[in-house]
Amino acid sequence: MEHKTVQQHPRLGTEVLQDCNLMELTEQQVHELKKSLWEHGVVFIRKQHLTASQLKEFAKQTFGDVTLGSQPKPNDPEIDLDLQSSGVFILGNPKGYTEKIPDKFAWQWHHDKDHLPLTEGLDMNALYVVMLYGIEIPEQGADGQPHTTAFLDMIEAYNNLQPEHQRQLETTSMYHQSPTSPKSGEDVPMKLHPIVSTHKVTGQKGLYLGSDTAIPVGMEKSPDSAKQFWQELFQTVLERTPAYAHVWQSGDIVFWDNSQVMHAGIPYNSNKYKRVALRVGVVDNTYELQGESTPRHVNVHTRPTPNAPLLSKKS
Ligand SMILES: O=C(O)CCC(=O)C(=O)O
Ligand SMILES: [Fe+2]
Repeated sequence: MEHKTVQQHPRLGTEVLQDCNLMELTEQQVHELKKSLWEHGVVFIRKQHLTASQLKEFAKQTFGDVTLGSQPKPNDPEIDLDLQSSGVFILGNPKGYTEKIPDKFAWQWHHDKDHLPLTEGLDMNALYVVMLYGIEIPEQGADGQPHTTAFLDMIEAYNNLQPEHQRQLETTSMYHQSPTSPKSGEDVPMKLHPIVSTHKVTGQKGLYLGSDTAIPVGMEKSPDSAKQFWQELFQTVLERTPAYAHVWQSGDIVFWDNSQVMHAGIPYNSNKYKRVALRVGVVDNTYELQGESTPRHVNVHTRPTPNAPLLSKKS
């Protein structure tokens, strides 16, 4: 889908904590970081030097540890130990140039949703923060432009819709699938979530679209209509809402507020360039929610595998 991309955006992509070391932030600086994150949706800090374990420790201490529980894996002897820690995902081609195309799953627009459909009681509109730490950056993307990750402001996307369209979407919910493929014969966990969601801290309305495997209520048995609904809505969003492209510098850590920001990775030539980036996703369970002491309950539904549309693996 064609769309406009900008490198300066009125809300997304603000640099924070200039000349700070993430490992040595004061309470006040952590508070500022979070405040900027909720306000700006995407913020970044530059010139960091961290190991994977340090990044994870920072994530835990700052936000909580709701989604860090992935199974420990044995270390890969071909990858620098400093890049490895359970719960920290390595993006790119850390073993060097390769014919294999890395991270294709991330090229489509999506909200990350690791664990969320599976975690009982956890709303997909939770204060889910993703940190992406760029260690080695390809000189350019496949398009010959600087290497970027693209972001869409879903508050702006909501505001750019016609009032009538907004009202119509306010009464619609979609089922979202876990990004993890079920084993054969297993039910596909689905989570029902309103398309228009209200931010837990700022109270702003935004669109929550998940990814193109989402199914509007009433279209459970017609995957083609569901796909068409999603594509048309997303096309309208892209036509009206410019994407912010974060141009990577080595040492950047980009944080995004996954509840009201969508993102897409940009392909690069892994035969010619190396990319190493570390990614940690975590729900902020330390932030004081205004007027809400417990997470809102969102139903978990399951459907048998045979009816499920093809799962595209997105996180
Ligand atoms: O590769 C990127 O820039 C984005 C990665 C991504 O979407 C993810 O890991 O969830
Ligand atoms: Fe992602």
